Amino acid sequence: MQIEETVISKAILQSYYRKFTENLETQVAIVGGGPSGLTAAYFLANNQIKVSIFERKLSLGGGMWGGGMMFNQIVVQREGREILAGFGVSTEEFSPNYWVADAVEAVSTICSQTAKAGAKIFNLISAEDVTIKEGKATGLVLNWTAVETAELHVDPLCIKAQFIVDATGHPAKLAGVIQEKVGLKIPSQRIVGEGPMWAEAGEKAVIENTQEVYPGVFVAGMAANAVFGAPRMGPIFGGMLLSGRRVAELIQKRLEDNP
Ligand code: 48F
Repeated sequence: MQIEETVISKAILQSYYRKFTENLETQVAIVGGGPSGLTAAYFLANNQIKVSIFERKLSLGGGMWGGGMMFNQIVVQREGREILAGFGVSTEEFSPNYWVADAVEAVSTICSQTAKAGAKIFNLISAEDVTIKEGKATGLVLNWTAVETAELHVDPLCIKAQFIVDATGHPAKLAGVIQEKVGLKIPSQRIVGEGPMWAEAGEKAVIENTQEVYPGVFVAGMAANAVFGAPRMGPIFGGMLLSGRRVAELIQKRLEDNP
């Protein structure tokens, strides 16, 4: 059987073009493929909601791969463990309410389940901005991360989304852009910035902070704590998974109320 290089190229180009074109308009666009963004996409896709993730790096998983200080084990509490179990990630009880999982198994399994649930994943693409029309965010402004890294003067492309999730972790990138350009619609009007490490308080706060910060834009995961000035929590990941599930529930409700 002959293998022709140009057929391989054509297969890649045409299938990618189709995938991107089919997702130029989506229900939910998630920026950041760390644990919170992936979990949000998984729950949305499982409920037949059209969802895409845009991740700036080559690999998804964000801060999960390296566990704590490169010891690649992660810790979750009971509620987080239930979500990991739902993905099919094995966990081991370390002591009451502390469960450990292999970070590599956790990331790879969550990625696989999220893709299989139907979420469309675009890596190597950065969201640099949002489109805003009449006081509501309507989509994302995207470019190749390589363009951004090389500081090339190349204009972006845009996609349209009913809802956007800023799951960019500590930098809260999209919330920052919105703050600069039009202001956030939250009581402080500004990103407060994450507080010092306090695992218990950070894990609790991240669920409450998972909310809409501008019409059409939600924050989830560490971005939510950064926006509202809540503590960081380090290598306990239950809060990230719970925040991802929470943002999926909030958006699903909004889509049902206003299809
Ligand atoms: O940082 P990250 O893992 O965020 P998270 O889901 O989880 C936080 C934890 O990893 C940990 C913690 C608590 O356990 O403190 O840090 O909140 O994943 C964020 C992802 O967003 C990508 C980034 O590469 C990472 O994979 N990202 C950041 N900015 C952009 C982006 C951008 N502008 N466009 C696309 N992706």
